[in-house]
Amino acid sequence: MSSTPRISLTRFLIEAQRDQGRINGDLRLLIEVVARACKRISIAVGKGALGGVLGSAGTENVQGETQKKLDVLSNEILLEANEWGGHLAALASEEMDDPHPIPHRYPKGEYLLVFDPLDGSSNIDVNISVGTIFSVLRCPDGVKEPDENAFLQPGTKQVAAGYAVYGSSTVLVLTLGEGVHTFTLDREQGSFILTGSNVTIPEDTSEFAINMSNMRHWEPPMRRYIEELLAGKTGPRGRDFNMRWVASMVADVHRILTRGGIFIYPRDLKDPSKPGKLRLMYEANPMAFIVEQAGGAATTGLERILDVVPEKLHQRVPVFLGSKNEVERVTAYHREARG
Ligand code: P6P
Repeated sequence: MSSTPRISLTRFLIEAQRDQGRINGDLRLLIEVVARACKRISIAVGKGALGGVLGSAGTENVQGETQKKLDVLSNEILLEANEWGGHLAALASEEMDDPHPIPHRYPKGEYLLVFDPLDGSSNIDVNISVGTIFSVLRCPDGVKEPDENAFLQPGTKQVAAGYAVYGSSTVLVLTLGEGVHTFTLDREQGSFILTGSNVTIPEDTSEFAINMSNMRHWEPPMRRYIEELLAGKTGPRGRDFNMRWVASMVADVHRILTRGGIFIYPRDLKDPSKPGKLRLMYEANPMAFIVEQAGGAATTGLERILDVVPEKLHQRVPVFLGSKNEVERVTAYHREARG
């Protein structure tokens, strides 16, 4: 029998509410309900071809991307889990054009939940890790029927953020604004168990994550930074680097949270109208909050991601996040190039 007590997510949240007063009952319920939804999603993802939910749903989301059946199912699981509890004023999702109001038959609460129900879903059919990303904001005072504008708050306004990564194990990563904590799903007991407290990202790294196939479309400071990494010992960095790219943000970020690294999805000239591929509200902001809380850094290449004032619910931003010293270096290259 292990000497260290097994602390469940429920106990962690009750103690955060009771001891430090860091959260209230509604936020505790919100996190527990989202975690329970992630357990249901983990079960559906884990069934794979046996669950009859692989492949395309035959529909497109607001991004113009083909929705996988599991994208739609995961979104429905999160909506259904969160509608009745009285903790939310509204929800918003990558999979829905507009915010989802709380049905009038249920009470409303003070929080807004915005999420990517199943990030990396292009990897589902090939059995590579995917995940759920979520961000929690407060509904602005006096707003009774929150619309898109209620969500357009900078990332610094987040009260909580997290993700679940559905990999060899299912891990829930959570920040309430005072450090980053990880919980591993005990499938037999059906509980998330605390397996990492105040997780930190090493300030230096030798591992970078980027989709190299876009290299010819990058702006000069991006090319400079990556060419220096590729030059390794023979170049200005004087040491060799390694590369990883899962094409599932949650999996790449989880690796960086676990052992360091830098994750980059830059603006590229493939489609100059797009400032980047990743979405601010439910990918960049929650991940930036988590990474900063773990001692890392997260920028758009020019400014702190958490300071970006959103203009649209589904807007995209360039993303540079992970080990602090690498993010600061590549950001300095971009600022220098901007003049
Ligand atoms: P690419 C998944 O579709 C996603 O939004 C992120 O999870 C991931 O990091 C990125 O896109 C992968 O993009 O261009 O390499 O397929």
